Amino acid sequence: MKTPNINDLNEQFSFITNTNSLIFKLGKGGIPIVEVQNEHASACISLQGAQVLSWIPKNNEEVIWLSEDAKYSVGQSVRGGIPICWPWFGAHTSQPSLPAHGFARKVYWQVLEVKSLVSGETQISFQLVMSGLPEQIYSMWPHDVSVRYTVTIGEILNLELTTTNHSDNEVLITQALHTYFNVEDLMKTTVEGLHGKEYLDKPDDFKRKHQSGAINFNDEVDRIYLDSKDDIKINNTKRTIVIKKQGSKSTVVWNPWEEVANKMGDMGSDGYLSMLCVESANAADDFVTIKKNSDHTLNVTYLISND
Ligand code: TA6
Repeated sequence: MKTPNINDLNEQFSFITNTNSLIFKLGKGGIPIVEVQNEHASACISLQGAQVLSWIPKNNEEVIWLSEDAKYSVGQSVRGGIPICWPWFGAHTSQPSLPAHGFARKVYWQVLEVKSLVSGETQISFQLVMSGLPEQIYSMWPHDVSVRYTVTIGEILNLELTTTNHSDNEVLITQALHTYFNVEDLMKTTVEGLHGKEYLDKPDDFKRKHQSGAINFNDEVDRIYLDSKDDIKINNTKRTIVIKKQGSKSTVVWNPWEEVANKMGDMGSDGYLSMLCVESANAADDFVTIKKNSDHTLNVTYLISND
């Protein structure tokens, strides 16, 4: 795929003021990134996959985990950040040879619009149009569909993923914002908000199980919580990350633990102890049906509480 030209992007969208800036640069592996700074936060987003790589709210530490051994190459999702799994989550249900988690995280997204909001936040919108993708990608999922992804960077991070079906037939998707959170000490971290929910346990052959209480981490966890729309809290030693979502019926909680992490080869040394994925998703039974000429929005906000 053609690499977006950073000079053109800067000419069209970049700005620098005393408190706000937005600049496109060539990141690692020659992949364009956009760096944002405002009075509330700073962030970095890769144009490949529109993958948020960093979000640091003012007076806070980095919220997003990025592996020290992440590999940066065209067509490869980076280990960490916020990969967008779309138009399917996990393995493709009927064609297992297709890439896991779809292709949206592996291709360049087009920058549509940039805004400096009166609140002091910065908003940037990206788009993916199926018909504009290379034939080998379009043929994996040949539907007349487009996706818009708007990231609002402030004290709160807001992510909005809208899938629009322009065709005359309904389409089915599964999806996730596969966010890797930085946690100071995984073994002292708990996830609240999923008590009483059913989940599919991937390491145990996707058996259906029942969650009781908060989730603790002392082994591999790879679960799809079904019908879970409530707020989630990641309680860490120093802070709590609060996740609020709309248009998302499932929540995926993942930590590979030592053995799986070592096999992956890009998790960094003991990286699994400082990361946790809590993904706002529509996965497995919770697939989304988008009727002809209509759309679906997955909206997620993250905010930090230091209490
Ligand atoms: O969301 C959890 C999961 O599906 C895990 O099963 C694990 O494999 C992970 O995503 C990472 O997938 P990736 O394709 O990025 O290696």
